[in-house]
Amino acid sequence: MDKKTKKELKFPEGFLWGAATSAHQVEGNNHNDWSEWERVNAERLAKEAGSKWEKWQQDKFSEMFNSENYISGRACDHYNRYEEDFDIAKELGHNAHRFSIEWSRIEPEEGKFDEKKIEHYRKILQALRERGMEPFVTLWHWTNPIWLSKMGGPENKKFAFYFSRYARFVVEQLSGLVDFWITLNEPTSVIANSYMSGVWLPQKKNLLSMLRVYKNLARAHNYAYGEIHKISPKAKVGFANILAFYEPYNKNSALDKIAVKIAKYFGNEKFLNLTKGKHDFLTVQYYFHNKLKFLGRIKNENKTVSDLGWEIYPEGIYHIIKGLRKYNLPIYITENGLADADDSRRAKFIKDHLGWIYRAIQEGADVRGYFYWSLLDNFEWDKGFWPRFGLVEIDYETMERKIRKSAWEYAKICRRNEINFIN
Ligand code: IFM
Repeated sequence: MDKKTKKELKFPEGFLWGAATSAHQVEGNNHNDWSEWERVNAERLAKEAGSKWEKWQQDKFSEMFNSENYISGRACDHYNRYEEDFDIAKELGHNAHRFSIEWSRIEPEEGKFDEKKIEHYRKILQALRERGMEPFVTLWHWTNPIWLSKMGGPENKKFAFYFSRYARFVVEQLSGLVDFWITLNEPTSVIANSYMSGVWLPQKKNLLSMLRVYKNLARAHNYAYGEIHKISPKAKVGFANILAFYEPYNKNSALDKIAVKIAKYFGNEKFLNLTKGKHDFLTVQYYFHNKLKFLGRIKNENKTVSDLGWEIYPEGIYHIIKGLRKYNLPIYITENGLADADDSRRAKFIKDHLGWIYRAIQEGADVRGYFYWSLLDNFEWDKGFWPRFGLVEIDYETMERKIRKSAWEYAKICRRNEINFIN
């Protein structure tokens, strides 16, 4: 029999371990610009599934042909079941949790703030604190109140004003319970999907709109950063940044290298530059490794992929973290995860990514926490419910929660604050 060697990689003391969710994807019964868009587009999305996904995906996830898949509806009913869900997270050894507040609940009409709804989020925060979990609170995870979307959402010049006014109200009410605020989730995902490729609402493909939204979202972050600090000087404020690891397809091609420079600038750096000096910490949300050929075509090897066909490339997170060292700020991995319905790749995925994160820490990176995406299976935007990202499986008929095997593997890491590799 082979002699096996065991390698233990210990993480820094006080490291935060948890998982993330977002309001629209788990709460259920939201009424916002996304829920409206779902209503209008569900049939179309179901019809298009046949041309969008590979045969193996269509065979495995026939739900994609059903229009109901594209309606968030009651989602995971987390709005009512958050205590049960936090009990699970606690049992899994999590000492931190990231979630978002739904703007459309707090400010359903322009300038009218709903104190009762704030009360709900206060209870959520108390529930986390009682279970010993540090909350990371996101203020905007893509959804807008209807009144704001009628005015153009983030394309409206006054978006930053409206957002910072809402942020001020929330922070005034909840600051005693929160140390970490995340203003915006992945601004560049919205810019790319809503205003460049035009697949998400408001389905525009318009360079001017894109640039306008860049500017308005950056301004929104900057204003809110100031407002939060006025109320809560010691709070830590950042935004959640999706960062892809770009490489030239051909390392000797000058054109491929230019493609990488452009993608890196617009995808990873521009928003950080526009919000310079207004981060107390940096974040990494890592999902994509993109080998680029000139004119932006992606040519990955795709040796292993998730159910969504996204390449699994753990090493990329190491390069991304190393690239952030110049900013000299603490880093939190606020999302990293995969759609894996049969749970055959998740445990390895987590371990492998953590292995690379550990290496970056050994080389001096100040990474202080890791949030797996996601605690629960949830509503994956224009793809609906079929992609299963959760540590916890949801039966959408009964709302029963089932902890996946990989969640227990991750729990061992969280509890021991270390990864064990057996070679
Ligand atoms: O589900 C999303 C989340 O809302 C933002 N980050 C990426 C996840 C997976 O696509």
